[in-house]
Amino acid sequence: MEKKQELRIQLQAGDALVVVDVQNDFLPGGALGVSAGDRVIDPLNRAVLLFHQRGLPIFFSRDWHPTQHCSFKERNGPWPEHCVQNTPGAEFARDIMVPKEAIIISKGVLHDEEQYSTIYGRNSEWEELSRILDRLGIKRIFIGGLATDYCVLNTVLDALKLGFEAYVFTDGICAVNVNPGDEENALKQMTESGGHLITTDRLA
Ligand code: VGL
Ligand code: ZN
Repeated sequence: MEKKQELRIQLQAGDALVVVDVQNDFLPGGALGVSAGDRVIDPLNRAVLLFHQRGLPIFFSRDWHPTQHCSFKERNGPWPEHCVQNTPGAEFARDIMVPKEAIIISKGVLHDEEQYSTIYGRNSEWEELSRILDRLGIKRIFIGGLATDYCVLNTVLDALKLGFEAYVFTDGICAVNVNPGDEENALKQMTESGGHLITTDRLA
């Protein structure tokens, strides 16, 4: 047995936190509720606090769809209507801490384009996250949120493709599991692509 949990990860300049889609519609009771999705909130709040205390960049992504988005069933997409811009379901979960310095990244905002990856989401100035990360000299990205098998997975894979190191909080993610095994599969894809699975209690 590796004693992984005992190894502390020292946060440093060049680190950034990306909290993926912790929005009402992805929580239990939401339009696309991930069962037990609320378990990510406490661990992610701890991570947010640490990054905030160290003055490191924190990004909050949000699924931010127009009405009649191409991913909705009404347009033969796979999902029920969810995270429609400016509706309560699209708001960040009440209990997640969103510091005022955090940068909000919106994705899936175009009518005809699905976007699972936060990396190609955009800030309020329409600048892509990938460019913001480069501009800020980010090397390591720490990722948690919803859902493991969609937006978290795609964010991690794209970050790795672009040459970032990616650390995924296993206690800060939760899967939709449309098919049994999706979660396991997603974790496998992340590690096989070079991502690191860690728990938030290893952050120092
Ligand atoms: C997501 C399904 C549809 C996600 C977004 O954030 O993982 N999943 N839209
Ligand atoms: Zn969506």
